[in-house]
Amino acid sequence: MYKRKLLLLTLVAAFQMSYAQKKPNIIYIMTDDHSYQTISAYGSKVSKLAPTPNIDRLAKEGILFEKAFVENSLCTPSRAALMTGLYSHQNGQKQLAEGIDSTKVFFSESLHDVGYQTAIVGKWHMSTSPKGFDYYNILDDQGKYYNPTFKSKMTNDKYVQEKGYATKLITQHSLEFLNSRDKNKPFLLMVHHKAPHRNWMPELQYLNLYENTEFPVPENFWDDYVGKGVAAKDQKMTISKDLELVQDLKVGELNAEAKTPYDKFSFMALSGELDRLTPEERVVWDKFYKPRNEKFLKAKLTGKELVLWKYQNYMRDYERVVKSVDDSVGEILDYLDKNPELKENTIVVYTSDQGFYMGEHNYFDKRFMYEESFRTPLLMRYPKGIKAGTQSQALVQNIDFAPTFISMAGAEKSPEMPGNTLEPLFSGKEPKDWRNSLYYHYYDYPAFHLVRKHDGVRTERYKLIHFYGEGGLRAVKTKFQTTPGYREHRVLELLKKVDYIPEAQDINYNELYDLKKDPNEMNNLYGKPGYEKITAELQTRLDQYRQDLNVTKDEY
Ligand code: SGN
Ligand code: CA
Repeated sequence: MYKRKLLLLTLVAAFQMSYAQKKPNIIYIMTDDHSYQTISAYGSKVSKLAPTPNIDRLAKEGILFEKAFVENSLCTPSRAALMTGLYSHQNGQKQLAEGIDSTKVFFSESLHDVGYQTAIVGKWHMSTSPKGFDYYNILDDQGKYYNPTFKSKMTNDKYVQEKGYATKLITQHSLEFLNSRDKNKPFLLMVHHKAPHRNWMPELQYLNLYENTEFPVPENFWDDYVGKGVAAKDQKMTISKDLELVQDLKVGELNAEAKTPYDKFSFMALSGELDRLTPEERVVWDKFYKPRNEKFLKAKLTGKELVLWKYQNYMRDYERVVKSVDDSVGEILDYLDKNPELKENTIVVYTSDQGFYMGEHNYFDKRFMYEESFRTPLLMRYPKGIKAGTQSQALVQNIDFAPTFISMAGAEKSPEMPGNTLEPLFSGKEPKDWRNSLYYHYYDYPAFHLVRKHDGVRTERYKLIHFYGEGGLRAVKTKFQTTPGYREHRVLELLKKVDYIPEAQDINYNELYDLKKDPNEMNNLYGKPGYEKITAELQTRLDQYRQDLNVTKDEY
């Protein structure tokens, strides 16, 4: 009798264990500022010249989302939306330095509660410590490319410098977690890269890569912003004027000429980064950049030629940095592929915290609701649940990640979360009741790159953007008064660096684009005859979002 009971108990335990085992493992890989235009699976002309074969494996063996977007195209807001499944105004992280409401549940906590072993490696970049993680090994703030500092329980929660290149170290720590994990539990591993964030410092082995490649210039590279409002014109993120020869393009030889506060800042920024290299690394670095810079300085380029030199060299460094990311994805996939059972039951997600401009509208950076930064790459492989080579055209957004992982893990989703699990899209078919529009809201003005506040709505075909808010000095004052924890000296310091316009106007205007006829968003149709009906429809939708989501009036 006793023996039988023991056998039964053992069987029950074994069943429970195998059931627990069946919960999918999740590897979520997120880069910082990686544009879909530079992933070859998305098929752009640029990406064909600098292919990403390993990221492409995810599309070949899984699903590629053509229409994935963020709700606020900036680092910490995007990360806060990821962790909470909430829009910025709901989770508190509306701006880069404005802290998240840490009382909100992070999806890592929900997964932990249902038995997941949880880990995060790399860039965290939020004011709260990682919540809901058994293991963390994170970079300091934005993180550094060379010999960065990490903190973990092993370093007693203090940042300690490591030797090596950030992308490689993050991969190595991720694999360490995979090797030492508790094999009786399902796991969540978040691999958060620093790359390819500004100032795009390549790994030494790739310095020479693409040196003879001429990247095609985007069709709307020479945008003169005619027909667009002041926001598109008055930002500080053009390749022509704002991409720095010193900090961004590594022409350190120009340091001596640093005259304006911004020049000086650019000089400090580059030398700060280069001082991190070991003398041996510095030799290899200089061996590449010095002759290139000498040639550039000798050529004394001006006008369009200079702008095109900047574009080509921006693209080259960015693509080199992406190459290391692609290697990292390959290593993680290879690790899984060695163990068919693990491969089968693990969903691997690749995305970025937002998209990025690769010269479209002459921009670099992000923030705007114009397509290239609003949209973000999203690819997934999950042999058990996704057929190889699937594509989805459904409108998805970063508020969908938390509901997806919570649902896959069998955890409880908070009713406050506005997003949906992406599982019904894994078949490649779009359910009839799937959303047919998206809400977007950018808040961080005045700040770096001086992009004005705006919110808007995007449907399959159209986009309505509403630019609003105080300008210049008034906006600075309001920012201090209304942003808890915002440090005044930080904003002022920052504004001195950029060519800030204290008398910038208050604004309140709209732009409308037909993405089917005008995918490059060059033709603002707002107020043009013939578009009254679609404008009214989009306006109604936008108002509905604001009302349903409780976006307060001072926020638009
Ligand atoms: C830094 C960069 C900006 C960038 C922000 C936000 N300047 O301030 O170009 O927009 O980060 O980036 S730098 O001179 O420090 O490189 S984000 O990825 O955190 O949103
Ligand atoms: Ca980012």
